[in-house]
This record gives sequence, structure tokens and C-alpha cells, in this order.
Amino acid sequence: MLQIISTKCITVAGRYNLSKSGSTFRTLATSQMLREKHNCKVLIVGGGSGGCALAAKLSSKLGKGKVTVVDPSSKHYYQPMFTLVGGGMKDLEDSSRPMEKVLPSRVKWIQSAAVEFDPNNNIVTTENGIDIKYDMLLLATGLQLNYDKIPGLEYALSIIFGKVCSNYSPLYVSRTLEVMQNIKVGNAIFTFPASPVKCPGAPQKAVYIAEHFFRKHKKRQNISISYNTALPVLFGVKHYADALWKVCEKRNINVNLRRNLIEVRADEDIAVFQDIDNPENIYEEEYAMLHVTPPMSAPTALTQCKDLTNDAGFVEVDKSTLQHLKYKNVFAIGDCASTPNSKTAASAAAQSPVVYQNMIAALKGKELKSVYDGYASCPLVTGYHSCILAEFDYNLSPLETFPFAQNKERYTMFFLKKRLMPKLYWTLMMNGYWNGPESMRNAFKSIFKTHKKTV
Ligand code: FAD
Ligand code: UQ1
Repeated sequence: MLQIISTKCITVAGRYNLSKSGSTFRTLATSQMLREKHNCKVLIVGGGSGGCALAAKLSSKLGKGKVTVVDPSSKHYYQPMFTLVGGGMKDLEDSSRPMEKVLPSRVKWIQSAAVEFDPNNNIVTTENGIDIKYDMLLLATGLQLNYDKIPGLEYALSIIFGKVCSNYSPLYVSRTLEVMQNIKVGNAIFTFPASPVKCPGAPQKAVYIAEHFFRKHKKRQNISISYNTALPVLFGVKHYADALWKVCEKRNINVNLRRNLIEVRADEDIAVFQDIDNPENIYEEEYAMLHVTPPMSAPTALTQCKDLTNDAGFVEVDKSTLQHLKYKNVFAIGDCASTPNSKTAASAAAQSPVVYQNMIAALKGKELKSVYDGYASCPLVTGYHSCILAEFDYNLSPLETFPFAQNKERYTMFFLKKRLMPKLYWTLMMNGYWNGPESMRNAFKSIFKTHKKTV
């Protein structure tokens, strides 16, 4: 049985959690009197894609009771499925499993948020008042969704049968299908924010799926579609961007680069955009559907620890070894790391053997030998039967698995995304057995010696 730690501090802390920021509570909960102590060899903060994969690997090597995971969430979400949930291709319930079933029975789970980090004394303090002392720390907190950073957005998302939706949160993703069904005529507007995001392809996947949905339901001619991105490019890797521009042209999707959503006025159905290069240019657009990708950051508790994070708030690690630059007993995996890769579950999978091997080496006081090459993958779903599977590295060079050109829309890649990836994620990655597709890529390479032309 998985050991779940809860303490009397939960009640005490909960009772005094008076302010939204948690500051009143934190003062009380972290006072020495209320603190409970916990020791572990490895502490993992965050039980998402990266955290769970490493919990499985490390606990199987180190044995029962050596690894502790801190995460407040009772559910583990397979977030890549949200794109399909928004399009009505999967049910939201299929995207999550209870955290206690996903975490291995060999780990201790403290169901609480980490609120304070003290890397100089090797201590993390939780919201329910536990001081956790560790030998080795792995930060795997993912990203925080900052819907509140856009005035009017949270209100717009709270309106029942409203016109605003967002695939990024389990709270809002089911609205997307509803809004696509309800729209009859007008502008369908999609956004990409001025911040790093997880799965940078996901905001435009929502566009392609909606465009196909409108065609299927014979209302496409009444709806004008625009994709407004704060980025200067449609996609960061030219090999795939060229293909995606063609998709947009062919399907009459209007793309506005360097355009950032700054306000939503839901009572008037107006989305306000700013031209990032010419900030005096403000555009007020009326919408019949608005799909928003919110600004994101590392969680506030982490960004507040300046010793651990860089100026942008990400955990400052070496981009090859994933070891912290200052604290040699601290590592990071996944979206909260400062590494300049695309933030995807596929990246976390490829990072997982590197982090595992380097953490074990660090525990033994040995040299770190394992290196992450920046691998990221983004299955760019372009409709209800098609997908372009983008795979690339730190140099933004394609690093493709399959022996055919992947910069083309294919049903096989859609099948991989919809049917195979969820199974692979739950059965392999969550049990520490999926290290990304490198070995598959090498196997294909040796079978098809000359491999393939990628263009
Ligand atoms: P997460 O999986 O987000 O996990 C973070 C965990 O940390 C959470 O469980 C959270 O509760 C916990 N946490 C947060 N703060 C604290 C705290 N203070 N204390 C303790 N715990 C904390 N990736 C792909 O590879 N392919 C795709 O097709 C794809 N599509 C996507 C589509 C959408 C709509 C979204 C939202 C994401 C998509 N992704 C995709 C991205 C992928 O889901 C993330 O990159 C991946 O989950 C990152 O893993 P992580 O472990 O870093 O963070
Ligand atoms: C992948 O490894 C991964 O992580 C588990 C994903 O997230 C769900 C992906 O979407 C993809 C495409 C990969 C890469 C896997 C293969 C087989 C190319």
C-alpha cells in the first residue's frame, strides 16, 4: 500500500488559512511549534509527468521508503489528452487517474503543496506544516496557469454557456466543445500568450480541430477564424512551420504574429489585443468563440526562492545534466526547469533517464555522465483524422523517429496520438519504463540504413 502522510497540522493549518495568498497561514504553519519533521533520501516536489516517472525509477532502485513525493493534487492528469477532450474526441474522465494509483507503492506521498524552499539547509516546507529534510531534491512542479493575469478572463470563463474556453485547464477544457457546438456565425479567435507555455503546439491544435469541426457541421462559411500569437513565428522549427503555414493558407485561417491578448470584456464579447512590436496599436475584436491559452510561469512558491530560480523564475539547471548550477544535490525535470527545450511530456520522458542516472551518480559522489539533447515532441493534431508529428532537439533540428517524412499530415500519427500515446504514458512512462523514443529511432535507423529524406 502507498503510504500517505497527513498530520494534525492539516487541521490547524486549514483553520488559519485566512488570506488568499496563504501568508497568514504560512506564518502560523511554519512556526516551530506546529512543525512536523520528515526525513528522506530523495524528495520529489510534484507528481506530474516528470515527477512520477522519476518516483518509479528512483524508488525501484533505492527501495521502499527512500523516496518521498509532495503534491497536493488528488488526481494525476494526462494533460496531452486535453486537446482531444476539447475537440470532443475523448472524455475528460479518461485523462486522469487517482494520484495514489499512479504513484508507486514504494514511495511516501505527502498530499500537500511545497510552500517554502530552503536549499541551504536541505529543507522543503509543506502547506500542511511539515519540514521535509532531504539528501537529494528533484523539482518537478510543472507550470502554473495564470488566467488571472488577463483582466476579465476568469470572469469570462465562469459564465455558464459562455463563449470563452481554454483547453489548458481541466476546469475549462470541456467548454471548448460546447462553444464550438454553440457558435453559428462570427469570429472564432484563438490565442497564444507572451510567456513560455507547455506544449507550444497545443494552442494551434485547437484552431485546426475547430476549423475541421465547423466544416463537418456545415457552418465553416459563416465563421471567420484567426490565430493570434505573441510569438514572431507560427512554430519554432522551420521544417514544421513551413508545413503549418500551408495548412493555414489552405484552410483560410488568418494568423496574426506578435499579437497578445491583454483583456477580455465578456459583457460585450470583445477581446483586446496589443501589437507587441508597436504597443500603441490596440485591436478590439468581437468574438463568437474565444479560445485562450493563458500566460504561464513556474509556481509562485518556487519563483519566490531566488536561490533556486533564474530571473524568469525557472529552476536554474545545467541544460545537459539537469543538475542545479549552485546546489549539487538539486535537480529539475520537466516544465519548471530552465532548459531551453520545448516544454512537453515527451521532453520530460527523454530527460527522465538522464535525471535518474545523474541523481544516482550524485548520490554516490560520482561524475555525472548522462546528457539530455533537448529532445521535444509535439503531435500537431490538424483535425479529426490527421496529425504532423514534430520532433526536434535543442538546435531546433528535426530529430524524427519514423522512417518517413513527418512534416506531412498523416492518419498514422493521429492514431499514435489518440490511441497509442495514452497507453504508453500510463503503462510505461508512469512506471519508469519510457525514456522517450531514442531507442525506437535508432532501431528504425539501423533497419532502414539510409533512413529517409526528411523534406
Ligand atoms: P506536470 O505534469 O504539469 O506536473 C506538475 C505537478 O506538480 C502537478 O501534479 C502539480 O499538482 C504539482 N505541483 C505544482 N506546484 C506544486 C507545489 N508547490 N508543491 C507540490 N506539487 C506541486 N506534451 C506532450 O509531450 N505531447 C502533447 O501532445 C502535449 N499536449 C498538451 C496539451 C495541453 C492542452 C497541455 C496543457 C499540455 C500538453 N503537453 C503535451 C505538455 C505536458 O502535459 C507537460 O509538458 C508535462 O505534463 C510536464 O510535466 P511536468 O512533470 O513538468 O509537470
Ligand atoms: C512522447 O514520448 C511523449 O511522452 C510520453 C508524448 O507525450 C504524451 C508524446 O506526445 C510523444 C509524441 C512522444 C514521442 C513518442 C514517440 C513514439 C515518437
